[in-house]
Amino acid sequence: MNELVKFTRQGEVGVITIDNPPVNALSPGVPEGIAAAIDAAAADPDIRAVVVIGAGRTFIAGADIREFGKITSGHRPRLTLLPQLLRIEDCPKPVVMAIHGTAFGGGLEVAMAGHYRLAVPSAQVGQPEVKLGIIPGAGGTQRLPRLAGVAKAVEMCAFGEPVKSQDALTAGIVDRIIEGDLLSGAIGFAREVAGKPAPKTRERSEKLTDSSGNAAVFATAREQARKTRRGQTAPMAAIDAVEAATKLPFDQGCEREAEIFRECLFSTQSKALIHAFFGERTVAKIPDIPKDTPTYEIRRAAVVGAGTMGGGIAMNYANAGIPVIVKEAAQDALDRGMATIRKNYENSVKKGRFSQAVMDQRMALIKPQLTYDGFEQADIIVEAVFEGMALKKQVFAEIDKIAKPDCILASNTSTLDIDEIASATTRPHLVIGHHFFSPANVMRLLEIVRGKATSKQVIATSMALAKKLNKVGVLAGNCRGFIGNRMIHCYGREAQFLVEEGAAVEAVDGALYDFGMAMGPLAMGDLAGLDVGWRIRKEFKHLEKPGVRRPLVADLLCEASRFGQKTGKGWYIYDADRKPSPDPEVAALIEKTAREAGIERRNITAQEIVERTIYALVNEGARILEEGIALRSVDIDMVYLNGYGFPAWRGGPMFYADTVGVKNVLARIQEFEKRHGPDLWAPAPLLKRLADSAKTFASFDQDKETAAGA
Ligand code: T1G
Repeated sequence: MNELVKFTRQGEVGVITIDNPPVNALSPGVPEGIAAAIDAAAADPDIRAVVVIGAGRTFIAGADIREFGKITSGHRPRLTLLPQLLRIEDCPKPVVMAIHGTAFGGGLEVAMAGHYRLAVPSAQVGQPEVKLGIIPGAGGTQRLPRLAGVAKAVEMCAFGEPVKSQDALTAGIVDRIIEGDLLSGAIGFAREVAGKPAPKTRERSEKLTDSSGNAAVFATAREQARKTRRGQTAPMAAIDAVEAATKLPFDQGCEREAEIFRECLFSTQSKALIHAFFGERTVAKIPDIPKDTPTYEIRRAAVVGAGTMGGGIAMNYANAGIPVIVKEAAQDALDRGMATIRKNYENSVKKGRFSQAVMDQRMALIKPQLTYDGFEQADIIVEAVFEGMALKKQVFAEIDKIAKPDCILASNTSTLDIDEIASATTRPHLVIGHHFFSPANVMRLLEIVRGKATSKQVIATSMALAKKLNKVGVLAGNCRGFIGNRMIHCYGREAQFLVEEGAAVEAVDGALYDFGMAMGPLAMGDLAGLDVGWRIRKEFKHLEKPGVRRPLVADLLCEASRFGQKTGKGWYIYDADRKPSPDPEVAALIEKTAREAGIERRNITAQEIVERTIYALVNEGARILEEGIALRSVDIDMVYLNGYGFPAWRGGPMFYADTVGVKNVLARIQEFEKRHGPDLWAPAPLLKRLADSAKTFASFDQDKETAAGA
């Protein structure tokens, strides 16, 4: 035992308590401590049974993910949990695993090495390793099918979703649900089984049979993984590992699992997904905002505007159990907004995401109205009106007069100057940008835009609120387009240039879809509405630098009222089910426009399409980083993974640049600069400095953290 694992006695029952906050990860010392405690219990003649339980808020939540980088960089030997788990399973006295919180990954694997598993009603079990680009590496793919059957094991290992304790009981993973105090219940259960033969999971093969049925299970799972985990390697690898359990004896099955685990652990995809896992948590840490900065309590909210964004924002508050007023200027707009909210909830109920009762509770928290009544009680008011500065300033002036003194005033603006908006109020220190991403009730990103006067308390409150709303909150400085939209402007510009230079619309979208983007840039424009960008271009026309090449076709499409899906025509033509098809009219318009503009047309490879668009993101991201608009490169990555459909298994644009090699990215950008001019492609100074010093964006973040810590 050690300070991480304690061994105590409750009469004839030995109790092993894992105490490694915050989530009882299997950090170095924990597996060893458990094994030593098991040995002690086995050797103690007064002990007739053992209970293993987690201190704090959860059972073991998995291996210590922070250790993986040390393994792949050779600073730590490979994961060696298997032998320790066998010592649990071979303990001559029954070992009862008592689960609360989340028994995930190695946590579930430890639990399955036990002879029995008990869980409180709120507990969850799972093998989420594929979300980190790996697979269970301590026998999970071999024991889980023995307890839960092949189909359940494949589903859990290949798709990584958690299973509630009642479902785990039904599946055979858990033996009993313990109401009331877990430890007492577990000790009582241990006394019941003391002295009886303890079932070893590895010897239970009754659920592994029916190889013909298994074949269908694996085929279906592989098909589903191809569809829903496009481009990812770990889900397929997990299916292979579970399949090995049905074909090989346990020990050989574990060897096969270990081989597959190792392949995955050393993959770029795994490094990218682990980057994403920690990145979601890193972005909540703001260097100049101490962790103990006081926050405002958000008990009541109000939203101005019930359009697509306002309605979605209101849903976020209702989903978090926060009552929210939604105000519109006219009854028909208000009714439309509420109808959309209702329809969204009805769809979720239909899909079984939650019950009708939950929907009714959430709807009851949303109060539609045409006046500002009740706004004076709100702790936060979110403005979500039309993207025009004049209207936003008018709304902020109005709510500033009504809101209580310490009410936060947040704008959902996607590009406009938050300081100018704040200037319309008497409380600039309480004004902040809360930029949600459409659909606001689905997309996890919340871009939190800091104004010059925004107080640290408001920022700290916003970061805490993001977590409460189940969003990934990323702090951005105040500039046109902040982080996400400033970069997407360059990405979209290059996509349109490529189309003018000879790439077919569907080829540009196809190349980026194959890269892993959820949707190609042109199809994305059709979805969002081409008129949105058109309006912004008109609003900022006075800022355009003369003589710099601009995309030509999107404006022509808008002038022809081809706004995208909502008008049935945009870059594509859409059928009644909004299924897109290339439109020969658009192809002809593009050719004509390019010819008239003297643009040379040529064959363009998918590789160039990806480089021109993704490196445009990287180059602008490097500028944003240098200007301090983004705190770290990982913040930019989290913006793109959670707001723009960038594939998490590529880590984000900046992480991707590191994997390609900053020097290689710079070389291609310098070629683009030669061909297309410095206005569009001058390399960002930071990018050049990193390339010249053989550094990476990751090292930039590390150096910044070290400097801040110094
Ligand atoms: N390793 C290291 N740190 C972890 C961790 C882990 N497994 N899980 C969480 N943390 C840190 C996290 O970074 C944060 O740190 C703090 O704990 C609180 O986390 C052998 C190989 C358990 C549901 O994938 O899903 O086992 O920011 O903010 O919202 O086959 O954490 O405070 O410094 O997320 O209450 C498999 C991952 C690993 C579980 C809790 N296990 N974790 O959520 O808190 S691979 C997982 C989670 C494995 C085996 C394989 C969640 C949670 P900081 P949090 P939360």
